[in-house]
Amino acid sequence: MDPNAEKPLPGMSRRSLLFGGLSVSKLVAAVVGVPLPPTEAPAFEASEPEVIESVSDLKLWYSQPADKWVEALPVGNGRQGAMIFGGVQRERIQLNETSLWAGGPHDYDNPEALEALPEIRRLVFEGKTKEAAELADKKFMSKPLGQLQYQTVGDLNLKFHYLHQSSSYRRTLDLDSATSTVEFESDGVKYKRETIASYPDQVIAIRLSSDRHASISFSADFSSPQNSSSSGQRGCLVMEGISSDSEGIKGQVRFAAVLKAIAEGGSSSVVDGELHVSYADAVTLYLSVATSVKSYDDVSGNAVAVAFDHLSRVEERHYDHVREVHVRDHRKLFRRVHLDLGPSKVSETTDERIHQFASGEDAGLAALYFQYGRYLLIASSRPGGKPANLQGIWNDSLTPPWGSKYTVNINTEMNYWPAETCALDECHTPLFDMLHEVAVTGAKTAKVHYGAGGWVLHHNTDAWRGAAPIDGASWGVWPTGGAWLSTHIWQHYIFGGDKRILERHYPVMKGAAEFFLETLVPHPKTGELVTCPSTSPENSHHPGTGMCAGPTMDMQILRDLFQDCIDATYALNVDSELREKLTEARAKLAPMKIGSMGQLQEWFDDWDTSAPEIHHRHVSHMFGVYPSQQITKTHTPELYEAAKKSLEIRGDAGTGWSLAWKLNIWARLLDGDHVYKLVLEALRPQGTLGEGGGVYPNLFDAHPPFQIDGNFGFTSGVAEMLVQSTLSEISLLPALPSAWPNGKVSGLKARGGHTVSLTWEHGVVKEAEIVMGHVDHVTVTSTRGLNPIIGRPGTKHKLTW
Ligand code: FUC
Repeated sequence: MDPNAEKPLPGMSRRSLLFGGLSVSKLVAAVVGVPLPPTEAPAFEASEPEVIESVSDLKLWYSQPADKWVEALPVGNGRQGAMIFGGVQRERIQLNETSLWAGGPHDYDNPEALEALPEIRRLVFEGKTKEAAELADKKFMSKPLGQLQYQTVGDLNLKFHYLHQSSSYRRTLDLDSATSTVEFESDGVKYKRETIASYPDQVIAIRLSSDRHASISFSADFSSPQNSSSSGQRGCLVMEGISSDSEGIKGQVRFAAVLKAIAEGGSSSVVDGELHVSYADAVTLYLSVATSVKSYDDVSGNAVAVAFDHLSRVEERHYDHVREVHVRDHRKLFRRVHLDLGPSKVSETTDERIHQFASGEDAGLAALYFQYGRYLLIASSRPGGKPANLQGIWNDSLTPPWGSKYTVNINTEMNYWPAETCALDECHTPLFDMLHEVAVTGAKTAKVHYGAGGWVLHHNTDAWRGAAPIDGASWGVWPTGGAWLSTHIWQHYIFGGDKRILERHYPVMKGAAEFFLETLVPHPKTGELVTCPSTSPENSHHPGTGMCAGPTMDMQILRDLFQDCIDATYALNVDSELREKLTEARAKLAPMKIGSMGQLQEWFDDWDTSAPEIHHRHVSHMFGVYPSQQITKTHTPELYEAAKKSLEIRGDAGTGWSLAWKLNIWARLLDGDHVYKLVLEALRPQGTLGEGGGVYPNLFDAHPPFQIDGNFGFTSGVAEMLVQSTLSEISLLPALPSAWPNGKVSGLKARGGHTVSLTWEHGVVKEAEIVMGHVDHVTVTSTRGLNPIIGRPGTKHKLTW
């Protein structure tokens, strides 16, 4: 008998398997790449709709310059980021580069940890969780206790002393062309400044123009809170600096920002750390920022040379060409998905639209906010670069909130939730690259802290790929961060179907799982396997204590990770012994349980009633509903009801990312109107009602403060409202709210690689088009019934009702 035949693949209900009409083994074969018969069909490519939202539907715009940072508009090319304030007399462009972090390469492991581990475990199992945490705080934590910060480069300042702001001012961010524009009139002359951050050319370009000859004069300088200085080099203005010392670790990242002015007419010069342009007709500024970081363990590069190298590739080219290449590159990704949710108040400024959103007359703002998440992912996470951190790549501080690091007990994962469903799979790549690095540092942490093989990552990492537990035992001693992140590898595979990519990343998944094969321990009460010590992220089960064994979330994550690895061993035809071990261990993992309130227990014991923060922002045990699919209405109806109960007890209020997580969960709980309540919460002006959530004027999500996970979580949530999928089923409009009765979406992705487009009217689907992906059969479900479809990659199926 097929060893898999008794249990569905993760995310597949028995019902969906039956409707697919296939045995599990056949389905696995399809997914894991057993070749399909030869095909005449063209290679599978995402359909790229030519007609997109009218351009005005894809713009953020304002009638005033930005006063605060959260009013400025972001551009980015994955590596360099800029926040444009749009001042008339003084333009401030705040700059970032993803590898500019405090300190330098560092080994955070604590050699005392391993010796303390058995005693910590003993105390946890004896119920002395406070004492266990005290011991962990003394012996088990990272050295130093904190990780290091992502830091700003500084500002580029453009000064135009002769200009006055006029009433015709307009500042825009066009998501469709990834261009920020500032336009105004001064003394009868119309001025325009355009800024782009080009991924293909790796520079930021600023174009200044006007409708009158010789009317552009300004001076430019760099300023920075970093230890830095400016000089003229090779006709450019160059700022050089070094990152800060932090946590006792010396700042070692050298950085350089190089500014070149190409003036058309007039003149330009660099004198005493300032660039001057006089009486030009138009000017292109090319700005190239780089650091000395070669990798997480090597900062010996030459930042100035790298910055000049990038600049050399554009400086002979006209801005129009650089812009054209940039726009083409951006649109290739951005235009894959189109969303129309109904009326759009495009004539109002974006800040005004946020204030009016609750009126329900501007569904278009939700569509804009959805697309903004896609824009921000393209701008902050591109192949070859670093993953998006807590603020993506945008940060104006040396000491940003939570260090603007990678918090991996929800935040980093959430950043990547829209990557697959919203057709930006390439943007997922930097996360996998980071996992390869942290699998190296984390292998050492596994040895030093646990005496185990494989690799481990606790609840945070930084540029130096720290993997040991940080901050304090109650938050930090959570060993499942790397395991959660590793589940993204399998998701990437089931969406994309590329076996070579799976092969490349498989060692990371495998290492993550191996760590747990060696460190899971039988719970003394039941013999079931549990993590210990651990915590249900950041929540306390009794006042002042959160350390525990086998929290529900850990067990859910490991159930997925082990299954993913088992499926990967089939897909790649490797490691049959490991597969057996994983299968055996998976069956022994402590199961999910329903507690005395009818809730899904957050902990191994029924402690939810004694937990002091019943409304805690983390909803960790809901992992089983979203992003996992272990709990579904059809497959696990009792757990589904219990999860619903837990979420009701938790309530709707929360920080930005917490709202966004609940939005995704309620979508999976198939309650569109409940999701809409969270949409309203997410899109209210920050600072009104309650403490958490909302958006800033520039549509950055508010924890508060700004944290980008909420932006990405919202985008993912809207996709989940419209389309949900398993490998055998695509569900259309599973959680459509009554507030959005009519609309259309195209280009969303389903597991199996299918591209899904649909139109709905009066709350029901009217037409759908499925372009088949790498799996050759799927059942499309909606309130209209079930439609099984079969076809080779690229085959289009149109369904109309
Ligand atoms: C976790 C969360 C906080 C915040 C931080 C970056 O610690 O509990 O709310 O998001 O990460």
